Amino acid sequence: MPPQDENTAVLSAVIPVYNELDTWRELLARVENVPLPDIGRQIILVDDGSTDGTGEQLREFADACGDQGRRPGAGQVCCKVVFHDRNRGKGAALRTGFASADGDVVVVQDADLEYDPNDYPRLLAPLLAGEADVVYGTRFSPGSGRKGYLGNYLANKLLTWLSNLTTGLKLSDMETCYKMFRRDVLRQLSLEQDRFGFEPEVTAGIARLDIRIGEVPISYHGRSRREGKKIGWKDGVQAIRCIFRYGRRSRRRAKMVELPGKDD
Ligand SMILES: Nc1nc2c(ncn2[C@@H]2O[C@H](COP(=O)(O)OP(=O)(O)OP(=O)(O)O)[C@@H](O)[C@H]2O)c(=O)[nH]1
Ligand SMILES: [Mg+2]
Repeated sequence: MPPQDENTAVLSAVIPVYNELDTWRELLARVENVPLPDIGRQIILVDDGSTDGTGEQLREFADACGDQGRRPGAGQVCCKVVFHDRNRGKGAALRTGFASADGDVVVVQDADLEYDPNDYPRLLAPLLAGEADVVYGTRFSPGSGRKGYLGNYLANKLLTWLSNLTTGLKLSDMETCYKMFRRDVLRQLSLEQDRFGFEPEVTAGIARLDIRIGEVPISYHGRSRREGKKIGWKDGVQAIRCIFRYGRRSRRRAKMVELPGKDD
C-alpha cells in the first residue's frame, strides 16, 4: 500500500443487521457508493443472529470480501463481517462492531433504508475540520424534511426531552441512528445496554466527557411495521429507564456546538 494511504483518514460504518433480508444488500450498496473521495471507508456488518436467511447471505458475502483486515486508502472501500451466534440486540451488535472498527471516525448505520448514507459528508465535515468530536444527525430540524410517522415522532421528542433534562444537553433528536464519533471518544465509553437502551446510554456517556457535540440535519424515511419496523413501546419504556439510570446533569462536561445547516 502506498505510504500516503497510511495517513488517510478512515471512516468505519458499523451496521447491526437482524432479519433484514429485503434491505441489507441495497443498504450496503448505498454505503459503498456515497462519494467520499478523500477518505477510506471500512464497512462492518454485524449479523445479530438473524433467523430469516440474512445470516447465510452474509456468510457468503464474507467469503467474497477478501482481506478483511486491510486498511482502505483514500476513496477505497473494504468490508468486514462479524457474527453473533444468537440474537443479542442492537446495542450488543454495535459493541461487537465498535470493537472491530479501525477507522478514525465511526458512524452507526442501521441496515434498513430509513437513513440515507448520502448524509455522511455533512456529518463528517465538522469532525474532519476539528469543529466537533461527536456529530448527531437530526431528523427534527427545519432542514431535515419528512419526520416519519406521528406516533414515532412524538415518542422520539419525549425521549429526547427527558434525555436533555437528565444530561443537560440540548439535542433535538437523541434517538437518531446517525451518531458519528471520533473513535477515541467512543473508546472512552463503557457501554452495557444490549438493545435500544444504547441510544440514551451512549448519549449520557458522551455528556460526561470533555468533548464537543453538535447536530446537523439529515433526511429520514421512516418505515412502517409492515415494512419491517420492529421497535415497539417496550423499547420506549426501556429507553426511559436508561435515561434516568445513566443521565447525571451535574456531571455534564460536554459542550454543544452550533454547526452549519441546522436551522435552514
Ligand atoms: N429490532 C431489532 N433490531 C436489531 C436487533 N439487532 C440488530 N438490529 C438492527 O438494529 C437496527 C435498528 O432496528 P429497527 O428495528 O430498524 O429499529 P429503529 O429503526 O431503530 O427504530 P427507530 O429508532 O424508530 O427508527 C436495524 O439495522 C436492525 O437490523 C434486534 O435484536 N432487534
Ligand atoms: Mg430502522
